[in-house]
Amino acid sequence: MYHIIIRRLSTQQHHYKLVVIGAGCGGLACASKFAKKLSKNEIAIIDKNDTHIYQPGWTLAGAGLKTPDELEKSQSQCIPTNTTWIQSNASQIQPEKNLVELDDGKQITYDYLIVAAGIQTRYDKIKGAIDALDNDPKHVVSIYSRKYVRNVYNTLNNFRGGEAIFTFPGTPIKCPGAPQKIMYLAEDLFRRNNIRDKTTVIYNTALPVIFGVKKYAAALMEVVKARNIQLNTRLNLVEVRANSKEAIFENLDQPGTMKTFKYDLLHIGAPMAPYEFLAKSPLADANGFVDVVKETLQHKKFPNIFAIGDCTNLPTSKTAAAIAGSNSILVRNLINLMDGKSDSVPKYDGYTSCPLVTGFGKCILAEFDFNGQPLETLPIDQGKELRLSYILKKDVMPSMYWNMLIKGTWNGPGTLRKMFHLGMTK
Ligand code: UQ1
Repeated sequence: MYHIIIRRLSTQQHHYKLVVIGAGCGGLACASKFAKKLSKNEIAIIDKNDTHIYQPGWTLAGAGLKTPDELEKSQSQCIPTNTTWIQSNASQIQPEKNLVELDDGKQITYDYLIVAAGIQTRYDKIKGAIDALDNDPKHVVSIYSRKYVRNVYNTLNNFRGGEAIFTFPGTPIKCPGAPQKIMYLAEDLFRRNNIRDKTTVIYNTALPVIFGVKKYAAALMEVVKARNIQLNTRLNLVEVRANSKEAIFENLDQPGTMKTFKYDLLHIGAPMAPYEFLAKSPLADANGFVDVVKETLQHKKFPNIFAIGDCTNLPTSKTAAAIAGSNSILVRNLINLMDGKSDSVPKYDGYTSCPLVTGFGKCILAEFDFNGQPLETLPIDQGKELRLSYILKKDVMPSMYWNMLIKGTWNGPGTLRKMFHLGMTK
């Protein structure tokens, strides 16, 4: 008898005007803006994690420039107080019923939904990768996880030479610059540790080019040449054999053809995939990403649903900077819809940024739009390795993230860019 009552209570339906799935960067940036407009019982945020991680810092942690601990805060400090935090994971979305089901069976209904669920890392897509990361941490590392990032700096710093291979996977990933940033930092560390002449540094990427934007690709090719790095394109890591220290890559231009590399150090760029509950939902496109209108972030089929960040099919790089450039556009469009207004809202231009740290004290600050056209903030050529860009990345952006972006008060550098560039043309 009692268990029936308890089950009834625990599956009791709850309704909110606005539900946000995900309390990462995108979810909090949007929820914080709405928390000023709606009351606590009108807005709910669904997220099980009790820790919020500043993931853009993981590359720096891998190089010993930050500690993993300083990149983390308790989620209770981050979630806006004027919202209801539902500490569960979403397990299903039924958009026709305006309903989200949670992993504990509870059902939540909404008038409006923001999906900001992020993307999941899938080391299991590479045969032997998890085994190697877990059992051979002196030779196989990866910055793309809370667990594995803690081991990266020690391993890089204790490396005594040999074949050092860095990989970029055959799936869309968050921060597509990171697999090569950690390589440049490692290469710099090897020089400092006087083992560079005993080391071959290799970048094996599944992509056809080092970087998708011509201007920065050209700059990075110069770096690769100057630093004597071997670049191999269209190679996708499919298997790690920890026992024989072999990495097996598929040649994507000749599917089924494998190439084996011996390694002494292997940094794995993690394959990623959309979360299953989204991929199998009516919100997904053919690849499992939430299908949004790229200028407005509104869902293509369900007008009361919006999405932001890594879970979307926005054709731009998945970064915190992309969230900075798009969160106010999402929020203004959604407020128009809620209030039945048609105030003009700028279209999202795809702004994203990738601070390509190329060594200790050096960084190429790539910023670009949907068309791969540079959209640089600073009134100087950002295609160059600059100390200023490095300081912005290492010392300025973390506090902008914690104090402004997730608090809903950072809408990207568009205004700064216009100011600087107006100044230049005068
Ligand atoms: C940015 O706003 C941001 O979020 C705070 C990042 O993520 C950490 C970035 O990497 C970048 C480049 C920006 C853009 C900001 C400026 C000042 C160019």
